[in-house]
Amino acid sequence: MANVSDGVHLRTCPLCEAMCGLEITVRDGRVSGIRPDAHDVWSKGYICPKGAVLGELHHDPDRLRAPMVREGNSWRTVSWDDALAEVERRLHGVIERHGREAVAAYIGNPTAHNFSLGRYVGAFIGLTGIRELYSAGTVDQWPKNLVGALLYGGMWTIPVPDLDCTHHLLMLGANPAASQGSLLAAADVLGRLDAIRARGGKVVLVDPRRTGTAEHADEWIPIRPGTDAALLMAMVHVLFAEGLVNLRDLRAHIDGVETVGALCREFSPEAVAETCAVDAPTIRRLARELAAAPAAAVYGRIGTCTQEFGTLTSWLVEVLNVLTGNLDRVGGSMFANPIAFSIATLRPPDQADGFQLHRWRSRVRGAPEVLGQYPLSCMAEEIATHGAGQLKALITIAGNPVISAPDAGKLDAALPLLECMVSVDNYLNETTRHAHVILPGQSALEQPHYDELIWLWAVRNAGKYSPALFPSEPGRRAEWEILLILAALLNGARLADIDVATLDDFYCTGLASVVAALPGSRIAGRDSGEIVAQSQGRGPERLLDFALRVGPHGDGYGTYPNGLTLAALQRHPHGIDMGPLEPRLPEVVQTPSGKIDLAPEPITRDLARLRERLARPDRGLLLISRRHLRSNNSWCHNAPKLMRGRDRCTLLIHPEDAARARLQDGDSACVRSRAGSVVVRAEVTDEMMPGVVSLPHGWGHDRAGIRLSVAAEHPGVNNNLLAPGDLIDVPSNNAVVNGIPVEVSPA
Ligand SMILES: Nc1nc2c(c(=O)[nH]1)N[C@H]1C(S)=C(S)[C@@H](COP(=O)(O)OP(=O)(O)OC[C@H]3O[C@@H](n4cnc5c(=O)[nH]c(N)nc54)[C@H](O)[C@@H]3O)O[C@H]1N2
Ligand SMILES: Nc1nc2c(c(=O)[nH]1)N[C@H]1C(S)=C(S)[C@@H](COP(=O)(O)OP(=O)(O)OC[C@H]3O[C@@H](n4cnc5c(=O)[nH]c(N)nc54)[C@H](O)[C@@H]3O)O[C@H]1N2
Ligand code: SF4
Ligand SMILES: [Mo]
Repeated sequence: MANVSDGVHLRTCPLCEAMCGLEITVRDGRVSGIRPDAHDVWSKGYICPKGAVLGELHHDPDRLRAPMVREGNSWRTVSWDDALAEVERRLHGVIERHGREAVAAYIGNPTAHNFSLGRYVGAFIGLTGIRELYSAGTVDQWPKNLVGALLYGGMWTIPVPDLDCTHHLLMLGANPAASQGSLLAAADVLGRLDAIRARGGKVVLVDPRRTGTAEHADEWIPIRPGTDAALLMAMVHVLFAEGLVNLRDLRAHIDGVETVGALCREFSPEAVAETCAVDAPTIRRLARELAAAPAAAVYGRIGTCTQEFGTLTSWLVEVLNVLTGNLDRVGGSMFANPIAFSIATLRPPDQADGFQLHRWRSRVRGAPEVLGQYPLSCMAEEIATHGAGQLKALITIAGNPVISAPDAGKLDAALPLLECMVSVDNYLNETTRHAHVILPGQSALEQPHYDELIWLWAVRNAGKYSPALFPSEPGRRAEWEILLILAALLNGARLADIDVATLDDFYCTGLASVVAALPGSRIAGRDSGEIVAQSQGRGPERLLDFALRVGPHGDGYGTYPNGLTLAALQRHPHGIDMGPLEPRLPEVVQTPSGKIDLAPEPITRDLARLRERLARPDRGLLLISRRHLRSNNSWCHNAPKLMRGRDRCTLLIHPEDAARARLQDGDSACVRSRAGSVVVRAEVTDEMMPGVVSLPHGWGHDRAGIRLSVAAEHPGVNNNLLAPGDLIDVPSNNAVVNGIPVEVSPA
């Protein structure tokens, strides 16, 4: 295959939401260099160190290229036919012995960044109707999904701060200096923060840690972990108390403003100051500055979601944007209008009349489902607890829950109990080492790329398509095919009878008929068979062609002759840009009333818990998580270039706390919670607020049996060994991995 693709190739980096355009040089069939694409309409020459290692990841000798089957502790590389036959044997065995309810799936983060998986994970869920569904979502943004569902009527209806036009940004629990933005797609977020300040605006950061992002803010406000909801509620209190509520054009679109006004009365700045460790005058000033800004946006991310009050905080971010008239306003918090339609904007078929919560409960702890999922921490106990309904089979799709799930030690111990574990994954790692069969996907450079979800929260309405750069080995299955096969097997089909093309046509036609039935659709009333027959390619390419053609600039399959198609987009290798965000209400609101429900009861009833929190005294240390620019959750530590430099997996601790714990910089520290303990090097720094310590997330490559030769040399520790599985944000089921009580002592 050498030389097939020699030359310079343009490509979008799939590793994070910044979606940077890259120029990849291939020589003798290998990546010889990666540079930013200065002409990319979206990223304009921005890149981070991770984008430059896509070649290392592609050529990584540890990356799996062929399916593997485990026998005891040894792995055998097998053909696709043999691997799928083994999946059929084990999966059907479990279904025969224990029923389909004994099968669960876990969906991990790269699914959202992968061309095939992103488009077909919905097919997998929809075609199987699988009830035992777990995902990285409940360790991440489930509060945002719940707030979107209840306020706006869509799980993925999540507004984004209009970075390029705002004059005031209040940012909580986000560190784009490391993450590059999350539920906020923009290349060079830090440059955009600098631009806000350069045009006379203000950036305020609320975070227990003085992060790299703080260097690009006017003001850093340290806050006690898990108390943002109290701070924001007190700001709402000030807006009402001082007559600063100004709904502007939103009034006609909102229900529940008076309810919020009544609910905030008890949460005065004085009532919350001690708990938040932010003084009352500062809280008043924050509220006044927000209200006074010509255009402002409040934005909260993972530190505000994966904490004790993830839902209340995420809700209050929206409430503040609404009450200051900044929702759906240029320079405020706006809804993107992606050029390609996303199925994520469709209301799930089982939630047609407004979102219903708590429709079923988990077997062991009785956790109610929220948006179709239990807390991820339930998975271990559902596998390990004997009795009817016990989980016996698990399919993991691009996920590493042994690192990313709370109570990680419990999950690591439970997975060997499964009678069938199948992992769709590119590595033999901490999780997949427990699988019976691993089905590897293609590398990022072996498949086309176009982000589906991410453009839903992009700061501009743009888009770009990357064709596959390297051909796959002959006979390789694409991940979308794997998902369709797994779905059919789960539905009881025999392998010999599965016809992927037919399943794909069925899925695509079904989607076309749903879109044809949407009011205002560009293909309203058209025949779905005719639409699918006119679409380009198959699999994810065909779905992308469809999404572009029914999107806001699409050709509507002939109705708008100069409109967008995949072929038209391909003529713009640096992408196309349809401009900045524009106000979109009321078209984005899908609640039964057609109005934004600002005070949904499933959220506001959680204020009782916040009230109790204010009465709870604070003592001891709290642990929070962090990210690093050169890590990507748990799975890029095998790229040598990203691992250069000093050890990143350290415990950050304030000098006063270090002195109290008798620790000096560089000492080995023992960090203990009620879930477990780890030993890690202490890094004494005043970038932490006193009382708070930080460990990075995504480490712990010290497990036996993994095949990650570079990562295993820098194992670090798994901070989820410390996260108790019963700590959850009650309304959303989201895990609490920030604000964990810990004790620190010399090791
Ligand atoms: N304590 C703590 N825990 C956390 C967090 C935290 O901040 N602190 N963050 C949480 C968040 S936000 C998230 S998103 C989760 C992440 O949780 P996960 O999604 O479970 O973990 P990742 O580390 O992203 O694992 C990705 C897996 O996908 C595989 N993979 C990578 N690319 C591909 C591909 O293209 N195809 C396939 N098939 N597989 C692929 C990798 O080998 C790896 O096994 O962790 C959560 N857990
Ligand atoms: N380089 C890199 N980029 C990534 C990832 C990665 O692992 N590495 N992961 C990707 C993923 S899956 C996600 S979800 C995003 C996440 O993107 P971000 O949300 O920007 O995540 P972090 O960089 O972890 O920043 C979270 C911040 O929250 C703070 N924090 C912790 N607890 C609290 C609290 O109680 N209140 C407040 N106000 N702040 C708190 C932490 O100190 C930290 O600075 O990043 C994505 N991008
Ligand atoms: S910021 Fe880095 S990881 Fe993210 S898309 Fe750009 S190059 Fe890739
Ligand atoms: Mo995430």
